[in-house]
Amino acid sequence: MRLSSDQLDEYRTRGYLAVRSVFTPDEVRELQSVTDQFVEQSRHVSDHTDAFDLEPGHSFDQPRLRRLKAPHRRHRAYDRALRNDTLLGLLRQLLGDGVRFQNTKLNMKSPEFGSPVEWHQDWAFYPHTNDDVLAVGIAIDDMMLENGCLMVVPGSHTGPVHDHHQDGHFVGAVNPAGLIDDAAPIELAAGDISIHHARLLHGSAPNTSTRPRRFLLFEYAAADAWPLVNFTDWTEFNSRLLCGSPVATPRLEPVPVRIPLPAHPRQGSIYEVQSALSHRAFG
Ligand SMILES: O=C(O)CCC(=O)C(=O)O
Repeated sequence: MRLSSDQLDEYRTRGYLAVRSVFTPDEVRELQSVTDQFVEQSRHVSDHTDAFDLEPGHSFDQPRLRRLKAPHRRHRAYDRALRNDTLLGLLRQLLGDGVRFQNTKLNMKSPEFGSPVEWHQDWAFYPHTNDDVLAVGIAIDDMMLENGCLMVVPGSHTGPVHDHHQDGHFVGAVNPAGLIDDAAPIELAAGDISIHHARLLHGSAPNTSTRPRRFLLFEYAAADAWPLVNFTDWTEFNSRLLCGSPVATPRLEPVPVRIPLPAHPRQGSIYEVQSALSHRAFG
C-alpha cells in the first residue's frame, strides 16, 4: 500500500488523511477482542491506575474504561499494530526513512456516554524542533459522528499554535470561539486509519449512539525531530526508533512553539487536565 501523490498533497494542504482498510478484518477482530478483555478487567478497579483511565460513573456493573494507557506495553496485538509494516510504509512516505514512536494510547467512548475531547493541537503538548510529527488513529470500531469520531479543522496545521492556557496554567485545550467554524468529521470504518499533523486543531464529541467507539492512537515523529520538553534519556529515546538510525543533530525549523508549562495543579490524562476548562465546545 502506498499513498498516492494526491493523498500526499491532501496531507500537506489539509493536515490529515483517512486511509482505508490498512488493518485486515482478522487484525481488527483481534484488536476488538483484546480490547474487550481490558474493559472486562477494568471492572475490578475503582480509581485511575497506571494502565486505566476511567470515566466518571465507572463501576463494576457498568465498566466505563476511557483510556488504556501505553497499550503497546499491555498486549502484543497493540505492539504489532504500532510496528505494522503497511503502516510503517505509509509513515516513511510522510516522515522520511527514520521514524520514532512517541506515545501510545487507546481512547474509548462507551455507548451513550463516552467523554468528549475538547479542541486542541497535539503540538501544544509536545513541541519539537521541526513539525514532521503526526498521530495515527486506528479505528477498532466504525467511527461516525454519532459515536464521537475525530473532528478536525482542515488546514489549521499551517497556522499558529494556539493558546492552551487558562489562568496562567496549561489546560490542554483552546478557547474554540472563532476557530472551529470549518470543522469536519473524519468518519472511519473499523480497520481504516486517520493520520493527522501534530499542529492540526482537533477534538471529538461525546458518544450519543448505542455503539462503542474505540480508537487506538500512536504518535510518530521523524528521527531528526527532537522534543523540546520531557527529553530525559538517550537510550530510551532511541529504543523507540522503528526504522532509521539515531540522530544527534536535530533538524531545526522555524516552527511556532509554546511550552506547555506551568502545569495545571490538576494532573493526569488529557481528560483530567481539560476538566479544568471554563470554555467547552462539547459540554
Ligand atoms: O479520542 C479522540 O477522539 C481524540 C483524542 C485526542 O485527540 C488525544 O487524546 O489527544
